[in-house]
Order: sequence, then C-alpha cells, then structure tokens
Amino acid sequence: MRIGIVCYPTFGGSGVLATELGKALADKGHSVHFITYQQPVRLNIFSANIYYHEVRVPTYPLFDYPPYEVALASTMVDVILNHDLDLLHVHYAIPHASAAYMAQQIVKQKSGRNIPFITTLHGTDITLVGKSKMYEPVVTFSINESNAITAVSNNLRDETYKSFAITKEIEVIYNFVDLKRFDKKPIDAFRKVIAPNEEKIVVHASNFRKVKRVNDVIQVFAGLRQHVPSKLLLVGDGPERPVMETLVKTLDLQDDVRFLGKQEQIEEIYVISDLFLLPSEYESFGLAALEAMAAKVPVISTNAGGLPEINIHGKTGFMANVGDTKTMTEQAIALLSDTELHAQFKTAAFEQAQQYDIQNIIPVYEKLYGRFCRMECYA
Ligand code: GMT
Repeated sequence: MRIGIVCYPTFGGSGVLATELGKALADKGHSVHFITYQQPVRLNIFSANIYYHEVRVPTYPLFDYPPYEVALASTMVDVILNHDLDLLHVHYAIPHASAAYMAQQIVKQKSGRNIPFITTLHGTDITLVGKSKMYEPVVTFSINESNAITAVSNNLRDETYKSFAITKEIEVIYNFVDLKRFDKKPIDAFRKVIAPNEEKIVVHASNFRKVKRVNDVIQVFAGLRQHVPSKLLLVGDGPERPVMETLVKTLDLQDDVRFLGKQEQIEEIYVISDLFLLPSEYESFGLAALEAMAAKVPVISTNAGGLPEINIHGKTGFMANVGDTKTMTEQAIALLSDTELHAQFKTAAFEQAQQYDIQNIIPVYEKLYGRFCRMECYA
C-alpha cells in the first residue's frame, strides 16, 4: 500500500508512535510518506520505502499566525496526487484530522477519488486541547468525518465518547513497542559514571509539561534517596524545566539529579535504570512507561487514564492516586530495597511489554488499512 502518515515530528508520544509505525510498515514493503513540518525525530534510518515531505508554511507580514493547517492540507493534496496514495493515517486530531478532511474534499473535486483517512487519537488532543470551545466543533466534525477512528487505549476511547458527540465506532488499537530496540546490554562504564557507588538509578522521561506533574518525580526521588542511595535521570525538556531545576536546588539534590535533555537513544538510558517514575495527572496510555518496561524497568505511576491498562499494580510496578507522592515514595523504597522483589517486577514488566510488541500490533493496522484501501491494493 501507499500510505501517507501525518504526525507531530517531535519527541511527543504520538509522533514517536506514528514514526515507528511508518518504519515498520516500510519494512514490510509498504511505501510510507511522512508529511510533517520537520523530519520526525525517530526517522533516523534510510529506507527505500520511506519518503519525507516537508510542509512549508510561507509567512507574510499580515499573518500573526501562519496558516499551518492550510499548508498541510495543500501538501497532503500534492502528495496524494503525485504519489497516488491509497490512504492517509493522521495521528493527533488537531489539526491533522481537519486538514485531512480538507485534502480529501479537494482530491475528490480534482480527480474524483475518495481518499480515505484514518484518525488516531492519542490523548491531549481529546482530554486537554480538543475540549476547548475554540477547537471542539472542528475536532468533533473531523473525527466524525474520518473513515476510521482509533484510540490508543480503552480509557481514551471512553473519554472521547464522553466529551464529544461521536457518531462512529472508535476502535482501540494499543500503542506498541519494538522489543528488539530495547534488548540492550547495559554499558557498565555508563552506569558507573551515573552511579559510581552502585546507587539505584531512577528515570523519568517526558516533555515536562504540567500534565506530567514533574515536581512529583522530584519529591518522590527526594523521599526515596533518604532511604536508598539513588540517582535521578530526567530525560526530555519542556516548560516545567525551570520549576524543576529550582525544586532540585531547594531540596539540595543537585549532586544526585541529572537533566539529560532530549535523547534519541533512550534505550541506552533505560537499560541502566532500575525504576521509571510517571506521576502524571493523565496519560491516555503512557508510551514512555511501556518503553521502559520493554527494557525490563518496573514502573511507579499514577492510576490515571489508561495507565492501569499498561502498568499492573503489584506486578509490573505500583500505582497511586494523582498527587499521592507519599505512597509513591513508599512504593519506590519497598521495590528498590528488596532485590528479589525487584527482579520479579523486572521480569513481569518485560512480559507485559511483550504483549505490546510491534509484531503483534502492525498486522492490526494493516488489516484496518485493508478495509479502506482500493481494491487493487489486494492484487
Ligand atoms: O504525553 C505527551 O505529552 C505527548 C502526547 C503526544 O500526543 O505526543 O502523548 C499522548 O500520546 C502518547 C502516544 O499515544 C501516549 O502514550 C500518552 O499517554 C499521551 N499523553 C497524554 O495523554 C497526556
């Protein structure tokens, strides 16, 4: 098939997922056309089946807000017609679903073809941003106009039905992880640099937005460190970083906390880590947690959103209510002070991640595409 993928090219979970999906589809022989404003960060391989089309947004002195959606829809039209795409798969509803609808209508008028588009909902497009009165009518309309709608967890599907007047079926296709990528041998020298006295290594990775409650990460770590010698690695960057840096200083944790910034080789970090913290206010799924589990790292998270669908309390990690840093600290101390328990959780985390292996999920997407693809795709 010839598939157009539209996503945010950044480190966010939806962009990561969309890029990994495209790479896996290309491996299976499909032609994959990424349409984004920047090369996706995880698009770090050469493949004869992968094409990248940059959306350029011309500026003009009149534009306080350059019209990205118009440029995106126009680029989609070009790519669909020039490369004879079979379908579009857009990740994150805003503004990708409405741009896809516009492209679909234009292509219909120009060539008579009805190009299908599939919208995958990822989380904040529904739970935070999409609900805003300033976006909701367009989001509802474009989701309903999608030929198929998928959500990355049961929780996100239910939240979407609660918040929007959706008239179609939303299919749940879970996020996935490429287990091979996370099957790494720890580099002893790296572990030694981070934890020279065999301290435990705790990690958090996100885009440091408010929804991640990154200060809770630091509070839990501060409590843990009083009982278990440990180091904290903070991967990513974002608006809350200055607040985090201040808290680290206030709690006098500078020697034990490292801000690593955005990292492409996240697997190298997880493989030396002992615990992943994700105290988010909400996660539709928690792809970062799944990736950690694929590297055999247990997870302490909140029980918000879709997290209970991924993190099994008392098995792959622990969960607590949002903001309950006291419980999360106790859980971290319990887990990291008991070698046998930690080993059991590591195994269980990996076994849980195996269920979400890319090999299991890609065929589900291919089957979905097959339902909408033109007949000649089956030839
Ligand atoms: O979580 C983020 O800040 C990024 C965001 C995105 O869309 O890029 O992530 C959402 O999609 C991920 C991939 O499906 C999910 O794993 C995350 O849980 C979800 N984030 C939220 O729901 C807050």
